[in-house]
Amino acid sequence: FMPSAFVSTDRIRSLFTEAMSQMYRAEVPQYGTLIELVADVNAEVLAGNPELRKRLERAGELDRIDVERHGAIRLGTADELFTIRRLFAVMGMQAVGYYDLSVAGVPVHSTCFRPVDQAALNVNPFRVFTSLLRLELIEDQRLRAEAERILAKRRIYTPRAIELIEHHEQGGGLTEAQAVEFVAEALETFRWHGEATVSAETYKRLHDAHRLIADVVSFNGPHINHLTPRTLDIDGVQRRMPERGITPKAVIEGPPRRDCDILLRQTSFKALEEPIAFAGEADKTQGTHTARFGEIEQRGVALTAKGRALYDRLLASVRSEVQVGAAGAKANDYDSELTGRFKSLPDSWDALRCEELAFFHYSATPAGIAAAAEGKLPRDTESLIADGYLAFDPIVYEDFLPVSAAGIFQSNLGTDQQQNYATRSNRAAFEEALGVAVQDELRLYAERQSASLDTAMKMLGVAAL
Ligand code: OOG
Ligand code: NI
Repeated sequence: FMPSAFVSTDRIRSLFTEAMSQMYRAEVPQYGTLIELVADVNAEVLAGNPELRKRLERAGELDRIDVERHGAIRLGTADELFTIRRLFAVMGMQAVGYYDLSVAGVPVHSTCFRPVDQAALNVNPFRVFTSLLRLELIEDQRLRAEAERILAKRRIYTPRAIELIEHHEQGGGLTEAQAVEFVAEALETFRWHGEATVSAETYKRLHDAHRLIADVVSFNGPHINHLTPRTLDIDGVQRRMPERGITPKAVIEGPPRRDCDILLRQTSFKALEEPIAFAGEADKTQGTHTARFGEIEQRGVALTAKGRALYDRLLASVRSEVQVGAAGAKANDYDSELTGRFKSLPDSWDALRCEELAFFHYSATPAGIAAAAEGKLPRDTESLIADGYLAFDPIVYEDFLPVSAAGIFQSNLGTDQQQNYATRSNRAAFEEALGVAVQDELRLYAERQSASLDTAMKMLGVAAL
């Protein structure tokens, strides 16, 4: 037993991200086309904006631009969720945040598995939006019981993957050879299955209850349903998708385009109709299933509770004013209404910071350190900033947005299926299945901000206030 022989969880996550990307490109060729478009647009943006290029280079982000930032899966049982937590832990990913999507007519609740500390996020921020089906929302008792029986029979993890997870838990890590084996085994869970485990007739009944229920219950695993690279110009990619034969969803989810990006903007292409074979019949009947798509994202600064409340209020006011139709009607009205209403959310880093709307990383500047040595520094943060001794940079939002996620779900399930479940969210049940409480994302950002301020103030020799 030699701890030093263990590879880092960051390395395992990077191996996994790369393997997943290759698998998904092979499975969904249109996703490969999207990746090419994103790479072209990113290159154009960088060529036209040397300043941005330098900033990304300084941050060590330039060669990782086109690497995937997130993916998503939908699980069927509490046990599956419990084990996925242990699987993601091998890759240094923890459950952050609780998202209730039942309010938007999607019968799931979700969390985000992601790296938590700054160093790990810098190496590879890959995260997985992980949903658990809420079978209690199926009204038909018999159908619910049948879905439960079907799900209880499947095993979505390979025996070897489980062994390696236990190995990691007991020994504290994996060697390089074990890591490579683990990634190959883990990948099996996320693979597409062209063969349904149910008959065409059962599939139809599940599908009629909700398309998402058919997607989760009918297969032998929670196929990865999309991957999402980062773009430097989401409006550009959205506009140009049709040039490459890709149909984008009607509107970009999240905040409008601004000088100072906030939170998360995302858009996707419509899910593909793919051939599947049903089980049960003598000669396997053929059908199609619609689940898999591609998405892009652009991230901005994390908002404080106060900033987030303002964001939620503005977004709700836009959505109650303009409802985008199933075929994209009123998409332009929506975009201009969004831009207009968001004018009341300040669009400068300084205002966002002064009004405590967003989180920032503080650092001592070289001038500040030089002045500190001569002992002539002001004592309060605002003066230190005004004099150029203390710098602040936006902390990137690493999580998801429930309204946006619902929009992505709905676009890929067909907007005809808007139904609202008369139910309360059930965070306690989710956490019980998960086996731990999810972490509070606002607390994580607040801790990073205050730790950075403490360090900067120490360097300047000024006690943090
Ligand atoms: C997940 C949809 C949510 C996002 O980026 O908000 C999502 C799903 O369709 O399973 O991925
Ligand atoms: Ni997504």
